[in-house]
Amino acid sequence: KVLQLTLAVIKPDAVAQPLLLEALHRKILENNFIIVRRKDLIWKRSDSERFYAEHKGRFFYQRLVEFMSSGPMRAYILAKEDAVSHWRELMGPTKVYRARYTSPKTIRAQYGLTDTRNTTHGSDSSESAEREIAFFFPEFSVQHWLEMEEPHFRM
Ligand code: DAT
Ligand code: MG
Repeated sequence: KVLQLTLAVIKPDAVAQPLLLEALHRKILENNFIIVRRKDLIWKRSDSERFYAEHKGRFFYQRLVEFMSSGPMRAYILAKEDAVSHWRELMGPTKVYRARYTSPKTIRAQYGLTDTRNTTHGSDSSESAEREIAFFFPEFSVQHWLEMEEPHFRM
């Protein structure tokens, strides 16, 4: 089995609720993701703007960058077979009300506050996972992980 990496982030609205933070951490473990790295951090507004540059000009951009730099976040590098799509499935759709309607058991449906304050982030492809992991964990080398750590998790 080939392990895939993804970036998962618990956003400031969820980190602000200690029991929710705990529940989301448990959900990661219960779904058999390997926690490769984990980091608590706070973004400056400029970090937020850089990370979401693709959304510049959209009506929600200001509130998005404001929100993402409003308080602590927790970022994880997760590994699993099909980690990218599995984490996205657990999160549910971007928009909270759509999530509640179409997939009520997902994280965003259950805990999201609004379309912007939607509890979690997950990479949407292995290419964006690579870019986003480098953004959050600049000291992390995928190559080094593949050589030195990944073999220990082979079944
Ligand atoms: P996702 O986080 O599901 O990958 P995205 O990449 O399209 O969604 O957008 C990034 C974030 O921007 C999203 O998590 C919340 C915010 N956002 C996206 N679309 C929005 C909308 N229509 N209204 C408010 N916020 C939105
Ligand atoms: Mg996205």
